[in-house]
Amino acid sequence: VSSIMKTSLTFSALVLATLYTGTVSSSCGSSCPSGWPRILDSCIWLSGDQKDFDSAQQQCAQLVHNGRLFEPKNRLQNDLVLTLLKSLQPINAWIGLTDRQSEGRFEYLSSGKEPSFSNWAQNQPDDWKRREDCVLFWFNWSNGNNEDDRSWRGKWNDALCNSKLHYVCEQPLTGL
Ligand code: MBG
Ligand code: CA
Ligand code: CA
Repeated sequence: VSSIMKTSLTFSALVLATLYTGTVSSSCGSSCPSGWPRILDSCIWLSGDQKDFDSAQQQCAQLVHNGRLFEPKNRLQNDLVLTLLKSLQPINAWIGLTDRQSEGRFEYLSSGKEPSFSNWAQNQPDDWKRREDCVLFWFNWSNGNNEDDRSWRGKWNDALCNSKLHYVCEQPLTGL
């Protein structure tokens, strides 16, 4: 067998192996990890456990390549993710927004940029006791007395970053 034949066979095997394992498409970043449903340009995951804000961000980063707390970038994406969360378990969960760098200026955790929209619950953010710098999708009041008013459900609230809550991770497929 000539060496050019060998080279050509090796090349064919490589192409076939690549096609077979799907390496080409996944390395283009167009698919989501299993259990991370795709919403627009992100793969989304709701934690089963509860962590403080910083530990939650670390966990998101550990779970998947480029993982981070979910950073809502517009209302449509925010609302689609909310719909998913409501279908899973409507529960308080951290997202990647904070004003701990500069009180009252909420920014994305990964970039420090300010969102171009907001979705605060009524009377939020209130930096309660001047101690609240981290943002959650708000579904439950701590005292459980929230049956009568549902308007704030799923909207943003600022809370103590040390609180242990569920958290929403995101693997962005584009824009990195
Ligand atoms: C709580 C919020 C808290 C703070 C407080 C003010 C009953 O909800 O979780 O963040 O805003 O209200 O009273
Ligand atoms: Ca604050
Ligand atoms: Ca608050």
